[in-house]
Amino acid sequence: MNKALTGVRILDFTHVQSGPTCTQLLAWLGADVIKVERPGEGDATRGQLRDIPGVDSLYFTMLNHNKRSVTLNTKKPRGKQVLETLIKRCDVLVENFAPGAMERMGLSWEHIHALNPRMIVASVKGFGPGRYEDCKVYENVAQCAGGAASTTGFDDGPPVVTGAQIGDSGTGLHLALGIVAALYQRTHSGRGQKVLAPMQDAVLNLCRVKLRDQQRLERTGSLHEYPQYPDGKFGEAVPRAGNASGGGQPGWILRCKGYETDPNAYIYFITQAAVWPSVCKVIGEEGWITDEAYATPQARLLHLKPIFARIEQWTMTKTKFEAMEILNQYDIPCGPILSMKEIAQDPSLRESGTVVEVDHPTRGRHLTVGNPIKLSDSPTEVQRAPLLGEHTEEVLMELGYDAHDLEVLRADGAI
Ligand code: CAO
Repeated sequence: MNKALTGVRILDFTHVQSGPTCTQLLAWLGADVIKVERPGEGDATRGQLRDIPGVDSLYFTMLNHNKRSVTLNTKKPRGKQVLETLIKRCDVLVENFAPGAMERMGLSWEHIHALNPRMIVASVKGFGPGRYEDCKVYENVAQCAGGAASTTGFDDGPPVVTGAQIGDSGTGLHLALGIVAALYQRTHSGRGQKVLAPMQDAVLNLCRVKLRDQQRLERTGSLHEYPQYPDGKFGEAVPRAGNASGGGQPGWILRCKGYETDPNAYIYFITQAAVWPSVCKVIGEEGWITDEAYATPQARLLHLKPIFARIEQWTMTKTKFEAMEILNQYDIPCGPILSMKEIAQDPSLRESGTVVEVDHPTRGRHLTVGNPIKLSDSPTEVQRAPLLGEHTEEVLMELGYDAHDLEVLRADGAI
């Protein structure tokens, strides 16, 4: 069956996490993704955080599904020649090297564009043009520079980074969208273009609501849905909001039955205005439905702490799943705090193909996260990540190289 991106060939010159997540998505959407790696070592993540000696790590195998791996030393003239042949035959080159690395390899935009005017050259960098443009960047640097860390955590503690890889995988997603848009534009213009997704910018985009709050704070001097209101003080910048909801419906994380021994026996509880009477009924505070101190969302903002403390008295009598069951009957928005162990076993996520088991020749069966984007006419089949150089011969033969050429390239250390 044809997939959404069938016929699109991607030269995947990415490593670590941000670039690989982008090309993995494109592969899941049906593109032929050819990952170019250094002979002998490959993507550094193959050897990082290993749980089985000598076997490609889960870090690598979970970020490089559905790709083909070609080894190529692009700093050798013969290796560079092969790369240039690939450039002529591919639609998109994706890279996330440190700033300047592509140019040092002799692969400027002008050079690539001259070789293949239809090629889209897509890059992740830590920062866009400006004072930090030459910096190398990893996930948490982007979270800190993009506004996530200063707005995450509790008021009385230091900035905190989040477990969600918004700097790497978040930027990979942004880049993938840019690539698909550039491919669409090319169908009209016939030309390739540069696509850049800086990690700082992608994180800021995901922290958009906090820049919203910065401006609200500057105008009004306080943020009524933040835990600092009404007793605490606000400074000049958006403070850390603990577990407060980022939207207009107040929410908080509340303890459930078993929290003393289970670090994830918690539920996220949202006091959505539309279901306030139901919330009051469930917790046995029917009086709050008409009491003017609680009856309107505006009035409740003055009492969020005691309100959540009272709701917590109720949630502590239920497990998070029991509470979910009851609250859902009343359409009260809430969510259990799920551990990774619980998610790995979740039958619905397995059913939908978002949690998938795959086989691997040296690792054996392992769990992975499949494509979270579901297309009805382009279903995803998750395939294992390639071994280093597994497809070098296959791809070079497709490019027109013969057995003798391969021998020469091998003897030269170019593949
Ligand atoms: N053949 C020959 N050389 C190759 C090669 C190949 N197939 N593939 C890569 N190289 C070379 C590059 O040309 C570069 O050489 P020079 O330093 O001589 O120019 C070198 O390998 C290393 O590239 P790098 O500087 O990108 O790698 P690093 O490990 O030092 O830095 C990282 C890693 C991620 C900090 C950096 O790549 C970066 O800042 N990337 C942009 C931002 C980004 O994507 N960060 C997210 C990473 S995931 O957390």
